[in-house]
Amino acid sequence: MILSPDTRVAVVTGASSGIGEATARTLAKQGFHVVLGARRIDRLETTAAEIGGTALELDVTDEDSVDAFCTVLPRVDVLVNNAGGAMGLAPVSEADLDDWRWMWETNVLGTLRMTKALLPRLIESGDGLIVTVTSLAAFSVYDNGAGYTSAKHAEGLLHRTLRGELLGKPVRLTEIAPGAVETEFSLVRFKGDEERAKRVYEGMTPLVAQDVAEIIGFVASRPSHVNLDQIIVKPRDQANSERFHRTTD
Ligand code: NJP
Repeated sequence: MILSPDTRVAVVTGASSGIGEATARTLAKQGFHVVLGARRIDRLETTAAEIGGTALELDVTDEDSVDAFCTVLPRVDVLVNNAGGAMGLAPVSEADLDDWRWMWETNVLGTLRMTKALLPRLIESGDGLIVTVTSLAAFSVYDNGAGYTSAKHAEGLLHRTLRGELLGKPVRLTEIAPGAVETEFSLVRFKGDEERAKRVYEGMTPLVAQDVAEIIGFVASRPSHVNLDQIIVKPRDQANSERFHRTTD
């Protein structure tokens, strides 16, 4: 990857769909060279070609994949830790250990791996920014959601801890905690069950990926002394993780 020395580089994980893809497009419009990472490389390549970015295969649960991805980056100014999601919806008494492992590996350890690998270069940039996309689930609990809420709480705590540890270093930290956003999130959670995924957004107006991407774009375009610490964003139709206004109710 050969770039002019003054080109700022933004890395977006989970850029093959939803919030990550929309964020890649928004940051490219703001002048960043965007490096898009995810497992579905074909999708990344399509978007990268459209926005003049770079597509690189990345599995945040795999140490070797993270190493290979990070090694080729010439510099890093912005890291968007977005790869993640939920798998399943079950009470603790019926918890599927593999689903929990997936959520912890992807949301928590994935964010840890990427952040740890890229921190030196973010500091070196002289004006680094780490955006971590957590969730309302990082602030509350709901029935049948402990696998996801515990993973998002842990991801949030990892991110928030850095705010103190990096004090005095030129790196800003922003946590974005969205409510319901209509992406592939529910399709993944319900393991490809399209009908069930659709019902999550029925009778309400959810956020769309672009809504969140624009907020990340705003964060990334503030002057370097301004740190937006946490942003919680929900649809108007959502009060909390469990209460929605639905026309179908
Ligand atoms: O979901 P989706 P969102 N290594 O499924 C990638 C949080 N959030 O955009 O690898 C690398 O469209 C996957 O790519 P691929 C949520 O927890 C959402 O809504 O090709 N990448 C895809 O690009 C998550 O942290 C809602 O399958 C991996 C992306 O992650 C973030 O928002 C609410 C990966 C997921 O895109 C973006 O999710 C909320 C891996 N091992 C928080 N595994 C919501 N949508 O309602 C997955 O509170 N990815």
